[in-house]
Amino acid sequence: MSKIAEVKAKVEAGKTKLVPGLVQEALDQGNAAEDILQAMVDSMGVVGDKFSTGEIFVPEMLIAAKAMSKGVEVLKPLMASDGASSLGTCVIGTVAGDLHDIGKNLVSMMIESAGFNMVDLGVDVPANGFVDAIKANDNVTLVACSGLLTTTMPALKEAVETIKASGLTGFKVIVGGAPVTPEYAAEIGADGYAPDAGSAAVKSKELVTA
Ligand code: B1M
Repeated sequence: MSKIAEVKAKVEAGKTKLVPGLVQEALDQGNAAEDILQAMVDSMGVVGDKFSTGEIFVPEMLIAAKAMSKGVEVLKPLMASDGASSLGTCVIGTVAGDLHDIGKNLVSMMIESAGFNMVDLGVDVPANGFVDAIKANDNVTLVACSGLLTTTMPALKEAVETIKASGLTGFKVIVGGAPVTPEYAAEIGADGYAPDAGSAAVKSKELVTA
């Protein structure tokens, strides 16, 4: 089994203690950080499918997510900022009622590498939490809202509407997450949408420099 395949298998199995070492070994063997990350993202797809079919339950899903997060920690220094934080501050969070943060953390990492200072509000962020953070931080040029459940799509809508109705200006709002479509993003009044972390970075830069 290749080292990357081993990383993928151990993330799926939730081997939190083993994954960071395996990720490091995969890097040491010359594998690209992006390929190792993709393998771990693929693991989450497998875990989600197993959850859907009743093969595993929430605790197993949670432990697999923890294993992935530990692996991402090893990769982060290799994928993070080029040091040029000239695009202002980005406030990011997962919307109310939603506890998924792996995707949001990857998006945060990539937006940071595009040149933003990040203010990460974490998960389960109420609509007003975004507004408070815009007020509390200097030079907020971007607000990024993540939603991973079909049941939290209304919370995403509420977040965008609350931010837009706050009267605050000088920033753009980008949304994303597995159930979100470009059509839904436009419908709820977001300025931008991206399907994944890499394109979120590209779109964020585009939004604030346009
Ligand atoms: Co949950 N979960 N989960 N879960 N979970 C999903 C999302 C699900 C698809 C699994 C399934 O049924 N197949 C399903 C949602 C179904 C739906 O809504 N249609 C689901 C469910 C049902 C639930 C619970 C309701 C289960 C329950 O309790 N019965 C529950 C809800 C809890 C809550 O949030 N209130 C729940 C709980 C959990 C855990 C806590 C156990 C854990 C999360 C731990 C954590 O995040 N720290 C968990 C996990 C791990 C998953 C899966 C397996 C993996 C999610 C993940 O990290 N994916 C997931 C199945 C799956 O994704 N296939 C599943 C990898 C990640 C890199 O992808 O998050 O999509 P993703 O992020 C991508 C893009 O979406 C995009 O870029 C990211 C990187 O490329 N993106 C953005 C994300 N945010 C963006 C923002 C942007 C732009 C792009 O701009 C701002």
